[in-house]
Amino acid sequence: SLHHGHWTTLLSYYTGFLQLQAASHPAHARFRFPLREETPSVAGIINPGAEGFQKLFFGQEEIAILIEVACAAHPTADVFINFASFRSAAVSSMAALKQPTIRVVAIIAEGVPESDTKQLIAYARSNNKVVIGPATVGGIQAGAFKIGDTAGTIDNIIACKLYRPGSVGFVSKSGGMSNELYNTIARVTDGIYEGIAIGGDVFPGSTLSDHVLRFNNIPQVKMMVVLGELGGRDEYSLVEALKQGKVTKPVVAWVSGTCARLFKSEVQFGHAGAKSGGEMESAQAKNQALKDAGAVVPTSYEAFETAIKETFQKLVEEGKITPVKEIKPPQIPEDLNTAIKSGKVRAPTHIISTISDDRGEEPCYAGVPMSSIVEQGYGVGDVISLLWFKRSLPRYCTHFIEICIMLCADHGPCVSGAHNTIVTARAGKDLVSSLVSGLLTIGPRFGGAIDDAARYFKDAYDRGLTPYEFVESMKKKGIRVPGIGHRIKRGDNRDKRVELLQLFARTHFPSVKYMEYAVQVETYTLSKANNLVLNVDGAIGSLFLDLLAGSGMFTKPEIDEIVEIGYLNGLFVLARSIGLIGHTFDQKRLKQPLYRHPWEDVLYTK
Ligand code: Q5B
Repeated sequence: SLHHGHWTTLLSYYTGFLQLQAASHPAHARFRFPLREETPSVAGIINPGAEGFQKLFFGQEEIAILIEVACAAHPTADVFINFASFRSAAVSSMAALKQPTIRVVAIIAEGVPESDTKQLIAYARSNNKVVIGPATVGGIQAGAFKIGDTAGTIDNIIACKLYRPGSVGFVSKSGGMSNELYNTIARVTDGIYEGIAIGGDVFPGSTLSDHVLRFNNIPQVKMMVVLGELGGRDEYSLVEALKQGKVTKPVVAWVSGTCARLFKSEVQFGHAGAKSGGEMESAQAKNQALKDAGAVVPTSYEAFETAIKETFQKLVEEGKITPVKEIKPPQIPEDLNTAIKSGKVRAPTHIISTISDDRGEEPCYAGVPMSSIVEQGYGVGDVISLLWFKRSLPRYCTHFIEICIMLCADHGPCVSGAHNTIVTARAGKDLVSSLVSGLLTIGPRFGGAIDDAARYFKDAYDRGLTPYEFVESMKKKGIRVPGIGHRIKRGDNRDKRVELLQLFARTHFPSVKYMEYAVQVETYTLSKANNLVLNVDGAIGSLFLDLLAGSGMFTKPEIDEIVEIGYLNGLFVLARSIGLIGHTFDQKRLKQPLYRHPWEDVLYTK
């Protein structure tokens, strides 16, 4: 029989239902804390298929092994709490029952086939073992041990005085109602000694009378509270036990479901076993039978509390109960997330984000929900305008962004970035490594001159420098004009991309003053050398200044900030990623071998 003491448990989570771990086994570990225990009561977790450790507030070892092995490793563990799903609970429960060290198996799953349950019960009875459940929320020995999610949160356990034993033995079919009764009993008595929810299945592993008879033999239990429910005949075995005088302590009982008579047809309540059958199975008949057998049965559920209170007080007056002395439970540290949710504490955030939010029903980019982005036909330029500039820009602006992306997506295999990507891919590296090796070449000389071009052109134009003054002042400082110059493009072989961008801007932008200034600079640099053309970086840098200044969507400080922070190289990085990924796939597709640069192409010199 179950007795008060230090129970040691093995928890089993068979196949897949891992969320139960998070929901359940911290509960076991946490329950020990208010009892001032130094070790958790959970000996191990049997979790086939899962490896590693689980973080808990009361650390314990996780073992992913067979039940036999776990039992052999923990011979003092005598209770097996089975969190397996209804599909696998029967097999693992039988395996546990067959272990000589296991005396109690609690099955949490609801929906275990009745034929399987009957076999488990038969085996348990013939081997003097106990099955609690299936479909049980568990049970609790106040101040000692807790099965499953019984009694809810640690706050509730404290509120219901379950951190120390009282004088009442309680048994219920319903788990939800057992939590309710823990509260009620705590209010009107000195508390629970032990509470069990036997589960709402038609064939529970242990019955109401099993537990009442057990309580009757526990000296610390002075009275019993029983909560049955309509359906089945379990309560009648208690009636028999009362009639036969096997129960010598007061029993306060109520069978819920009296409302079933108000329905015209048969009613099935939440539990498999809770359905109105014949008259004998009605709540009224069972309440009457219990009353006739000598139990204290109130006239309604509302009067249940008073009946419990009066029975307890009578026992106190008769000197049969000396109410237990209250002890102060230790302060339980509240989970931070719970405390924040309830508004009790506030904590500084470690990250601020202003561009997107995925907490609601659908993710939003700068406040625009995904569905609008799709339904309103947003393009990638619109998404960039939301995520980079935190606003919806006019269509000509987002179209311009898209043209930049398309025109800069690739410029052949010979440019620095593509070359690096190709060499990396041929060295057998993966996509991300190949892509990143190409991206890492983007910088002041290759593709990463857009921001500097915008900075210098803006500064020179805003200060009213002539192209001559600007270029010569840069020369004096020893700085190459960003956005000017190209390895293969010339005055007589202009970059088509630059021409296309300029054409688009001249057609759609309200003003192209920065671009015109860049063209004047180019006219001057071309007079110095034929390769000093306005390149694609210079074209995008100057035109983006026109977009920012001419769209009316940005304040002057915002424009200064965008130029200062340097958003615009991002356009090249984003665009060129498309081409670099393509080059990676191309090399893999062509099964190109490791690249080695030819000796003939290297000048070896002293
Ligand atoms: N000189 C781009 O140089 C390059 C001058 C200059 C004044 C200048 C050079 C440069 C600024 C950075 C820039 C973006 C390194 C380029 C891109 C994407 C790409 C790439 C692709 C794609 C080329 C010869 C003489 C020297 C220099 C003078 C050169 N640039 N003077 N301002 N900007 N530009 N980068 O041809 O008197 O002989 O000493 O740094 O805007 O990256 O397609 O490949 O899509 O992938 O190697 O388009 O212009 O010229 O270094 O031999 O110089 O010109 O001072 O004068 P080069 P160098 P001197 S677009």
